[in-house]
Amino acid sequence: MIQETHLFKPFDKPLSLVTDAGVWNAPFELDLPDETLLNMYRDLVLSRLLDEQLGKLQRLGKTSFVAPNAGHEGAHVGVAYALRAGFDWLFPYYRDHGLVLALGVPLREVFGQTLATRADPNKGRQMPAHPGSGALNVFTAASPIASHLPPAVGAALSMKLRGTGQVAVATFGEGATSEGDFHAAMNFAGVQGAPIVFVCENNGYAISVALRKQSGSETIAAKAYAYGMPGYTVDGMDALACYYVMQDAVAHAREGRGPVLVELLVYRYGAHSSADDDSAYRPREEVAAWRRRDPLGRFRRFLEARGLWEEVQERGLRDELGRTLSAALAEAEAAGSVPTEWLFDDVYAEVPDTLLEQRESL
Ligand SMILES: Cc1ncc(C[n+]2csc(CCOP(=O)(O)OP(=O)(O)O)c2C)c(N)n1
Ligand SMILES: [Mg+2]
Repeated sequence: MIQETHLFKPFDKPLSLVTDAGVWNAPFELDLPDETLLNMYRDLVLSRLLDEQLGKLQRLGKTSFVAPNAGHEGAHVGVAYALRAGFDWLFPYYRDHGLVLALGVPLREVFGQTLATRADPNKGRQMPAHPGSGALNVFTAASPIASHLPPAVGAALSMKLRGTGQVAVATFGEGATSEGDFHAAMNFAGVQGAPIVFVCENNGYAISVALRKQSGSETIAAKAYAYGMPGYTVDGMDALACYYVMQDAVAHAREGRGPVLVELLVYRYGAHSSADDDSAYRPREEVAAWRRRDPLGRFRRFLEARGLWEEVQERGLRDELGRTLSAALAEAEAAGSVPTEWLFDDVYAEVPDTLLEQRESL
């Protein structure tokens, strides 16, 4: 386990534990079993393949909207593996398919949510890219930026008051830090010592708006200090750095030492969403430079250097995951579209006359 003294000091360079060449370069011994490392890699690749599949579904007209995840996978896997799935609570945002998958949300449900079929436990009532899971304590992603952060702190505070030992983790983009809700949530968490880890997936842009037009802070992590909590900046393309810092941050919150802000420096390779053309505001060389730092490539080189991975396994894994994705998609489609009448369910305990009338006319 990483010790807090090893953690990056806020204004140094971002913490990285594995070099781009895949060499373990940490001031402590790696203490993860090979099996866990292989599972992490599997989740990285699955997330990338899911992203490609979702993009195709959008182009086929099967879903109206996608929010590309590629480039965020290292952060996603690092965060997911630091949580106790189904015990802790996750408050994700729309760019977190890889995160919810690595936490254990079934692919069938992710596709069901994307396509609004009966395979969606949320009954098709959210726009695509808004996963959630009651079974796994995943709060359904909300569209208004940062609006999930105050409820996440409320949930964390209730965990503290009830002494459950749980932790809340809330993820968001750096654009979300321009919202009042972010500051209200950070302030309240700091005052109350709520067991929450705020995780900023800093990809440098809020749609077309670059970070420098959003914040005068040197780092997002620096904002933690104003609210009385530690803040760390991590190389988000390094899944293991994300994991170890998150593990410490979660332990800090769980031990009753209050909230933490973790900034993971990532990049989205694709456009903001299927409704965006990023070539209008991002130089192609910038995208290419970040792609060379790909979290999958780095993790693969790391496994290869440890004698855990070869080309033949790579091909086998990609074949197997391709089949898994196709089967889950087929299952989600076969479940059939959600009936429109479901719109009226579960809103009121007793359905008011006005809604009854609308349901009748539908
Ligand atoms: C309150 C609010 N304002 C504006 C929007 C429109 N909007 C959707 S995503 C987005 C950018 C958010 O950027 P960031 O938080 O950095 O996350 P990223 O998409 O980069 O992962 C904006 C402005 C919104 N959904 N909610
Ligand atoms: Mg962003």
